[in-house]
Amino acid sequence: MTIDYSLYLVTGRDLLPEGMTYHESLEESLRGGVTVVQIREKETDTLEFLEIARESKTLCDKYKVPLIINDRVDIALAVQADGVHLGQTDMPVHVARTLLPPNSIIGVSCNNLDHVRGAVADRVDYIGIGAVWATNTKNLSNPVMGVRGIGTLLSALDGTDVNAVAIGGIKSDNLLRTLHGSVSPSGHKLDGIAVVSEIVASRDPYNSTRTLREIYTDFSALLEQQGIPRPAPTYTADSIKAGVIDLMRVVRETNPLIHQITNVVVTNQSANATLALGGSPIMATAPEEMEDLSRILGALLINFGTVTSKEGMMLAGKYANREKKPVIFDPVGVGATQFRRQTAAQLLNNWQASVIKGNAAELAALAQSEEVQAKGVDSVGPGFVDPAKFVRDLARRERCVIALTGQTDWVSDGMTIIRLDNGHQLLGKITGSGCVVGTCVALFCAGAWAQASSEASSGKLVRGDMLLGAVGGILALTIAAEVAAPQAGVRGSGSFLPALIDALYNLTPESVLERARVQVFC
Ligand code: 3NM
Ligand code: MG
Repeated sequence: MTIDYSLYLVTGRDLLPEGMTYHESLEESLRGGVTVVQIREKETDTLEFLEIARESKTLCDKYKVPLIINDRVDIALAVQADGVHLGQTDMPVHVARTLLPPNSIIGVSCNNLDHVRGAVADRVDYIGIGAVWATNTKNLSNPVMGVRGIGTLLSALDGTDVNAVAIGGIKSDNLLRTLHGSVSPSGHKLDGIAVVSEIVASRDPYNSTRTLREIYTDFSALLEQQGIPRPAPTYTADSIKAGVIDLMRVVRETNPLIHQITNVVVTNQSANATLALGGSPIMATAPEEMEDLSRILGALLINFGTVTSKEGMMLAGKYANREKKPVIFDPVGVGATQFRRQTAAQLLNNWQASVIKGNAAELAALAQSEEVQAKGVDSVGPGFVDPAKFVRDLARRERCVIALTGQTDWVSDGMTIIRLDNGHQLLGKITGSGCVVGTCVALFCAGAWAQASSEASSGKLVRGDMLLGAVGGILALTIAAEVAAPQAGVRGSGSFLPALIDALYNLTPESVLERARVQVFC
């Protein structure tokens, strides 16, 4: 029997909202599109369990959805369920198999690599891996493993036909990240996700189910289109510099369209910087034009220094993802207000950023770290104790390139860590220099996109080398600042700004090679 594991409902009667019957909730979730149902009753007497299982069987049959019984092989036999789900302390798989009819589905809960290897040796049909996120639904005996942990366990399924679902704390607002993150380095992905409370505790289980389905379907389409990330190439400081110079050339030759949804403070500066480096700016914000733009843009920059069109930001990223175009996210001042924190979470749950760029306070807020404090949109204090580890870990968590800007800049894709030490103190005296870094990053990422053949990048979520793009953008602006500041006409921050645009316009490969201070850590 083949099962569609994509949206696996595990029941939990104690979580039903007041006034909602078990029957009603289950039927609504079946109508909404759950693809398999497991009856999980931990404290129920046999007679009551049997009645619940019978009722569930009738409903599942009506919707042609397979029914699995947790733990109790006898109940599964009594109601002719499609299979059983066994915990690590339940009946051993080989015993259950001798009792159940042939072709019964057997699934096992796995919390670590030994469990997975055991399940593979037992030739189970599927495993449930958890807990991916924290949950109140079950008392966990193992630590929460996060998406990276899921990915690690999935590696052990390579070459087998054992299916896998993730479980634990999966909600509509973390599902996209759960799916994107739960991929092994070898490219093994989940066959589905299992949820209890997101559906069972819902007052509207039909729509809760629909929402999960939609996110799952959107992601699967994206994954099919964009493939699965593969290990990154190895870099040296010299290869980075050579790569950046090459991207500079590509940008000037291809004149990419940089779509920027940015804030009112820096719009003009960002557009001028784009032109100076050889790109074409378009500063469009209307939701209605996002789909058309996604086809022609070279990169998308979303900067929410002033959140003017959330709807536009949502759609722009979604369409850019669909086109495999770079999405650069600059969550300006994200820690400053609850509204910004929520908006950032919503955006990141909606689309996958290729590069997230921010100062220490902004990235700390994104990572929910208390290490760095903010004053408005600026960060205060000495910064992270270990910025290299911070950017690497955040890159792993967000599965994209993280660029931490400041006096020293740190960039990581989760594997390689790059330290950059260019810049000039006058950059801190003009408004929006951080935002213009975002623009430059978008330009170089557009260059990387243009340079990569679609064939060579079929394994990536976005076409092109986004790590190099991020480094290139930062180097362009910080080196231009070094060139501009000592110019004769520069008397302060006011005259520095036009000199900076001039320096971007006149930036040469030689000055980049000569000045770039790049260190690579792996
Ligand atoms: N098993 P919710 S976590 C039943 O880690 C179960 O093996 C888990 O419920 C495991 O979707 C879990 O409400 C509870 O977080 C999942
Ligand atoms: Mg059990």
